[in-house]
Amino acid sequence: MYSKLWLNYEAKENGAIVISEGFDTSKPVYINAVKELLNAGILSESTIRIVKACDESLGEEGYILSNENGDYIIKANTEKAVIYGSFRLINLLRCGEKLSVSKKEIPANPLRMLNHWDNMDGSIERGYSGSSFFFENNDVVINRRTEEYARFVASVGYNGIVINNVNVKQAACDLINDRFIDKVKALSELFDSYGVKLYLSLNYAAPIEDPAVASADPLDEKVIAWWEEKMKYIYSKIPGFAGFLVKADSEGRPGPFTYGRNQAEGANMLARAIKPYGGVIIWRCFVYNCRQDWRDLKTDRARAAYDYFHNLDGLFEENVVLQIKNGPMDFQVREPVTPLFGGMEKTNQMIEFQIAQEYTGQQRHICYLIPWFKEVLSFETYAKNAIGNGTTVKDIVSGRTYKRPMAGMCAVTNTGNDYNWTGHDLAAANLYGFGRLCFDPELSAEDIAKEWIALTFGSNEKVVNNILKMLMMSWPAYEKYNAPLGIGWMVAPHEHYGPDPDGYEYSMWGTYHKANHETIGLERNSTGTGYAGLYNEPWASCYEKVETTPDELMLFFHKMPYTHVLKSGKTIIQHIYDTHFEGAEDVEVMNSLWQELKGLVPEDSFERVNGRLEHQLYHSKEWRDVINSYFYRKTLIPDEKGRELY
Ligand code: GCV
Repeated sequence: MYSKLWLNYEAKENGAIVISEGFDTSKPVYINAVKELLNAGILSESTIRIVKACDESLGEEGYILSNENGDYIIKANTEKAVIYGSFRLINLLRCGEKLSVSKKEIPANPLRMLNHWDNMDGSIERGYSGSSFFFENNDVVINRRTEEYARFVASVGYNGIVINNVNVKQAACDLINDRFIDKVKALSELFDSYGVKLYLSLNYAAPIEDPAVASADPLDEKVIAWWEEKMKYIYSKIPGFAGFLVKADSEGRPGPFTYGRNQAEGANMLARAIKPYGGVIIWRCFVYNCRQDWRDLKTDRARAAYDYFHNLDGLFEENVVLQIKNGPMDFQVREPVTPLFGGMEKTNQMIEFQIAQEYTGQQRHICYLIPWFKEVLSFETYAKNAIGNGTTVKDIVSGRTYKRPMAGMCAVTNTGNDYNWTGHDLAAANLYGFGRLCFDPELSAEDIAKEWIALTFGSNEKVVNNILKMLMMSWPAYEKYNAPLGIGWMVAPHEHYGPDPDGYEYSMWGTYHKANHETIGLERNSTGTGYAGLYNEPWASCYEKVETTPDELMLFFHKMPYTHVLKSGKTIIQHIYDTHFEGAEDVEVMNSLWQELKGLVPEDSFERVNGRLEHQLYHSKEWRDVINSYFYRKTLIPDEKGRELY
C-alpha cells in the first residue's frame, strides 16, 4: 500500500477524446501520456489535441499548453515532451488554472535528476522513509510501486534517476553483470516509458576483482580494455542506457589517486569507454581527506573540492559532468556556496543537493528546503569570461554561462517504501518542489509549495494558508535551533541526528568548530586556511573581513569572540541564545497551525504529521537546551533575558 502523493486522483476512464497529430503513437512514453490524459478526472469529456510543434525553441522537452474554444492543445516536438506536458496540463487544471493564456514551458536544466542511495539488501544510506523499493534481499524489485514512482518523477519533470548508492558494494557490483543486467534493462525500459533515464552508480575499482587485470589504474591498458569490453556488454543489453555516477577517492571508495593519477584521468578513462554508445559519466567532486588529524590546523576540508578540481578545468572529456555539492562541506543547514561554481569555465557541471534530510531533521522535523536551494541557486559567482547570459549558480549549472551542453541539477532523494513515500507527509513537498525547481529555478518557493499543497490536500483556503506558513517557516526554524552562524556539524556522529556539540570535534572528518571559553569558529581568510580567497571578487574580499562577512556565515569564516557584536546588533552569544529559544517557539507555532487543520485534511495524514510534530516539539527543545547550555558553560555569560540555561 502506498499513498498517491500529489497525483491523488482516482484513475478512471473520463470520456476524454485525445487526437494525435504527427506523433509516433506506438511509443511507450506516448502511450503512457495518453493514458494519463484519459484517466484524469479533471479532463472528463474534454477534447485534447496533441500536436507536433516543429518549433526548435521548444527543444526535446519543452511544450506549449493552451485552451482553444474549450479544447486543450499540447504542442511539443517529441513524444517525451508530451508526457511532461500531459502531466503539467492535468496538474495545472487541478490547481484551478484555466489556461486562458497559453503556457510555453521549457526546462532550464538539461539534467534534472534524483540520486538514490539504495543498497541491494534493501537498506538506504541516509534513508528516513523505510527501506528501498528498488532492491530487497540482494535482488532488484520491479512492481506496481516502481511504476507509480516513475509517474511521480515524470509528473514534475525529472528526467533521470540513479537507482543505487554511490557507495557501490557487494551485490550492487553485479548490476552491470549477467546476474542483474536483464532486470536493470527492464527498469530502464519502465522509466524510459515515462521519459526518465536510468543511471547506475559504478564501482570504479571493479576491474581489481578480475584476476587478469587486478588494477584500477586509469592509464593501464588492461584496465582500459576491461572497461571497453564492459561498456560494450552493457550497451549490447541495454542500448538506451544513460550512463554512470561515480564516487571515487572519497570516504574509503577507491579512485585514481590510488595510482597517482588525477580525477580527470580517472573520469576520462570511463568516459572514453562509454562514448561510442552516447553514454555519460557523472563524476562527483566530493573528494576530501576523511582521515584528517584534528590537531592539524592547516588542512581545511572546505578547500578540498576546489583544490582537487579547479586546476583540471578543460581537461575533462565532453561526456563527463562534474557533480558538485552545493556547499564546500556536506549538506549542512547553512554553509556558503562552494567556490568551485564560478571556478571552472570549460567543464560540464551540475549541482548536487540533498532532499534526504540527513542534517536537516531526517524527515522527523519539517524542513522545506526549497527556499534554501533558491538562495544557493541565486548566488552570484562573478564567474569570468562568460559567453552566455548570467553568472549566478543557476546560470552555471544550467549550462547557460559557458554554453555547456551537459549540465543540471540533482538531489539525493528522500523516498522509501513507507506508505507516504517520504517518512513525513510534508517532506513530499521537497520531492515535488525539487523537480519543479529543476524545471524552472525562477519559480518562487511559495508558489511551488502552494501548487504542492493544492494537489495533495485540495484548495481549502485555511489548509493552503496554514501548510504554506508551516513549510515556509520550517527551514529558518531548523537553522535557528541547530548549530549557529554557519559553523555546522554539532550533531551526533554517524547517525547525524540530534545535538552533540563536540561530537565531531576530535574526529578525523575535518569538521571542527574549535570553541573555547572566549572564541569559536575557524579563520578561513588569508590569515588562516585561505579558503575565502578561492572565491571570485568581490566575494574573496567580502569573506576576508569580519566587517563584510554576512552574519549567517560568520563562524564559518572567522574565529570570533562570543562578545563580538553582529550586524544584527546582538552579540554572538546573545544571538545563539535568542535564535535557539525562537527556533523552538517556531515549532510551537507550526504545531498550532497544524492542529487547526483537524477535520480539514485526511485523518490518517493528520495523525501521521501529528506524531512527527510531537517529536519535533520535544526534539527542538533538546537542541535548544543542549546548544545553549553548551555555550553558557563555555562562556559563563548569562542570557540577557534571564531564561533558563542548564
Ligand atoms: C553516500 C556524507 C554521508 C554519507 C554519503 C556521503 C556522500 O558523508 O554521511 O553517507 O555517502 O556524504 O555524499 O558520498
